[in-house]
Amino acid sequence: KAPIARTKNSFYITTAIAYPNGVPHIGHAYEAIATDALARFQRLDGKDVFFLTGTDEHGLKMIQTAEAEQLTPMEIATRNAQRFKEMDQRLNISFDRFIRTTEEQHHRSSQEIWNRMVANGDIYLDSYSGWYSVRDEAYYAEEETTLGEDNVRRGPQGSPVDWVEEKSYFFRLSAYQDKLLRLYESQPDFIGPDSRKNEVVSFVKSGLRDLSVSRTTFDWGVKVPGDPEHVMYVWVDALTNYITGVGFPDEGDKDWHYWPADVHIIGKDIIRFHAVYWPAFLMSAGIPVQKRVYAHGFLFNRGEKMSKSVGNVVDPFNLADQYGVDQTRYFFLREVPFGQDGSYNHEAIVARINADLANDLGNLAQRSLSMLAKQYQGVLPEPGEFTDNDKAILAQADGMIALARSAMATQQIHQALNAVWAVVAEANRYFAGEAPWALAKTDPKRQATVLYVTAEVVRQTAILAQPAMPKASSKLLDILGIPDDVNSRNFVALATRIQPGSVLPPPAPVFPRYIEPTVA
Ligand code: ME8
Repeated sequence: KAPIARTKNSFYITTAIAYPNGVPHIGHAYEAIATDALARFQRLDGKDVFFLTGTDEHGLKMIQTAEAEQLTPMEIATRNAQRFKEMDQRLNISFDRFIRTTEEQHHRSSQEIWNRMVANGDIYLDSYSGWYSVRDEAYYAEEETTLGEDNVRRGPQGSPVDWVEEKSYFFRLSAYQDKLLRLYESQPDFIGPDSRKNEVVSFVKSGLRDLSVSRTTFDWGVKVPGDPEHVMYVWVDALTNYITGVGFPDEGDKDWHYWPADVHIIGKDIIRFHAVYWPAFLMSAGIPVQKRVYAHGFLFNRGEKMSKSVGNVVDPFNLADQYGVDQTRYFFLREVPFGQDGSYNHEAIVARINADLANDLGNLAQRSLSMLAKQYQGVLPEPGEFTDNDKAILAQADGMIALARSAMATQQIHQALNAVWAVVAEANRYFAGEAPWALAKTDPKRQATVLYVTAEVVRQTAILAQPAMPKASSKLLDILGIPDDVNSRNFVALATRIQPGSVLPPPAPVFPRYIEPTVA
């Protein structure tokens, strides 16, 4: 008898790997936070999750930064990779592996995928002449560039391009045009959101040229097997990090079963690399292609593009210090529809902290739990018969998980949070309407029921808020007396009600209001 096929219970998710030519900025933090929320959601939903992040350490950008700082590229990479790891720790990013592309295993991995592309007849030697942007680490066709009034030629994303002429290996990308178009058709979820998918499909339909995949004018990179004069084009090795991270080239590695990745989370500026080049490389090498690429938007400070010269580059460590880690995470995830650009400023962050967190969720928890502490000595009472109002709010709470699951399956993180905060708003109306504080003398049994129902709704909300706000949610579950074990706090726990008789520790405020610091 054939063994029963087990449904795949694993979930492999990645961020882009950042260039460590500088310290992390808010765009990096945003991507890490969003990917972390998606990873935590699947973990809480019972999946075996592997979450990869890291740094992309080769390429000309690193060389130029190193020259400017009079250090080696490796020194710069090591120094800044450390800072990226610190940011992840500070922001409570639950990655399983932090990969650096200078690792020995990654060099072997990149050489193996290269050898397989050679074996498939897709790599040939020629010479490249054309435009290259160091900032984007990208080759651009002449018609993609424009000559500015300042006489500087720029690529489609506004970065200056240089003329390059050198011997180079090429990847036969042109041979993959139809295969890629078939991929987009047969896997309609391959690229999200739809706006990005349309952009990629029309780029591929417009015709693909072969891609220059090696450089000879510098040697900081992965050596081309059999021709050490060449190092690989940085994007060839950068993309390969996603398979190195789960064990490649050792396909017997304990983590290799995670491949193909369920989703690569990236910014919209690098969709072409992930949705065109990467699947083409994988097809050429005979490796299954990833299941999905999802591109988020860009963040702008007060609507302006971040730049060092404007002086509006916001340090993620400062945001965490000023507003709190969970507050910062919540703000970006709730405020910016994931997939669209977003703007942020102090007033908007404070408004979310004070309205959504301190007033709506915080007060509801605080008021109901302090009544339980005072009038029930912190023991959750047995509820009486549920009224229609009780049943309605419980039903709405019970409905959150289905809404959140379907939103998170397509990376609509903000929608999952909207569903949760819709219940918080309704629970506040319920609480105000039932006025349990007035029931102590007139109808104590009814008061007990209202407080029980409120505690249950707060519990469900706290469970579902964990992906966005891991620490604060866990504190909230603590003061609800929920045991700190996986099955009491993951989504399985949503199927049963909070236990009457459980003992609640003294309530402590979880979401303080943001108060402007007074200037001395
Ligand atoms: O592109 N808002 O690295 P990177 C939101 N090494 N996201 C932003 C952003 C902003 N203002 N600025 C950048 C690279 N990002 C390559 C990736 S992957 C195999 C190699 C996002 O440090 C950007 O879109 O320039 C990308 O997803 C990530 O930050 C790293 O950008």
